[in-house]
Amino acid sequence: MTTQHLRNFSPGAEPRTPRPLLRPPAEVDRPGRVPVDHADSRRSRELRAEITGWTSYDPRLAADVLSGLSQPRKSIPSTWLYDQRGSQLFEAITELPEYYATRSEIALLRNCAAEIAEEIGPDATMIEIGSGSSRKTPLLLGAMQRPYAYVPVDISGAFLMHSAALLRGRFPDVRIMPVVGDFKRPVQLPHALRFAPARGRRIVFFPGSTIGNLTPEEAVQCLERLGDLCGPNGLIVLGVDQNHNEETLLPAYNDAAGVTAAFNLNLLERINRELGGSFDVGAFRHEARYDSDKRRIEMHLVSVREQTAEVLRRPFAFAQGETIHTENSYKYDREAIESMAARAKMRRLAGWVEERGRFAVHLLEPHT
Ligand code: AVJ
Repeated sequence: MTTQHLRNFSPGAEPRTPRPLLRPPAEVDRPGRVPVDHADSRRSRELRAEITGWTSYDPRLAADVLSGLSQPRKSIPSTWLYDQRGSQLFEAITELPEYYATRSEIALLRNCAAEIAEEIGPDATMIEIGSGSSRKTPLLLGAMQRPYAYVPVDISGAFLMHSAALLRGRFPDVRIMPVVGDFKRPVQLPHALRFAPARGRRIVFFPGSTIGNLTPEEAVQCLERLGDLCGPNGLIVLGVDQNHNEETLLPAYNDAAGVTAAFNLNLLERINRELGGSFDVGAFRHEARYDSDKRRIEMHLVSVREQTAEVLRRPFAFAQGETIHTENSYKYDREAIESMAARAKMRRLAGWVEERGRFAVHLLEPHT
């Protein structure tokens, strides 16, 4: 931990979690270390302020980072890649020549939006999971008949509010109700919708192959939760990358301009900023691998030399070549989606595939 760090600390624009919501795993909270969760002790408040420049930080981030770095194989959930800077870098990724997924999905949605809107029917409420910049939203919303409300859900609050404001200008008759949330946890709908009488159908739009960040087991649970969210008459519009070709997959996650590398390395910068970390970001490099058995891309941060980094004053040792696993991106084909849907008590109503066969949009309906 260098004092340089403390001086350079800048708060950034992310909304802070006002108080601890979750207890960290007990092993994280060892005596003599900086407590993660005891907001009440004056000494720990002072320590936190000294390390991070803040009297509080997101305890879920702290718990995930401390426990992830304590494993024999270090990993940090990919959720934490998306602070405001990370969300901006991801937007830049979607513009890269190598990253085909966003372009393919947009082209596909242009072609099938009218058919999907037909299936949805009038007065529907659309909930979008991982809405980010909401760039794909107008394709569906614009094709729908009298959409009643739009609920974008995203982990990056600042990003979400910005996109919502833009959409309000474009769709003045639609109630736009952003919710800050993580798709790995249950999503709470705004009160105005939760207890309102049902209008048209409730649609969950889950584009971008974000479901690919989950393991197959987690993906089933996630679909089940989304099924509950939209109810028995609901519909899920799921966008999935189904490309299994390494020659196009690997460059998509390791672009020539280094944007994906910057996106991955920003996680260490975030830990330095928000948890008083001492990572030497220049001593790590980005790596993307394809596991053809699991059919997933893995992103790692590789330690280029033996080194130690501190987070909340706890030291973590890295051997040369040791990695932090930061993201999985599973590529689910139609069969995988069908079996996943069946396990989540849903049925696949229809689907569309982009011309090169890389990207698909599926319509899933909860069983009644
Ligand atoms: C938005 C999570 C689906 O896995 O393709 C892009 C994230 N990571 N490049 C993906 C990502 C590296 C992206 N998802």
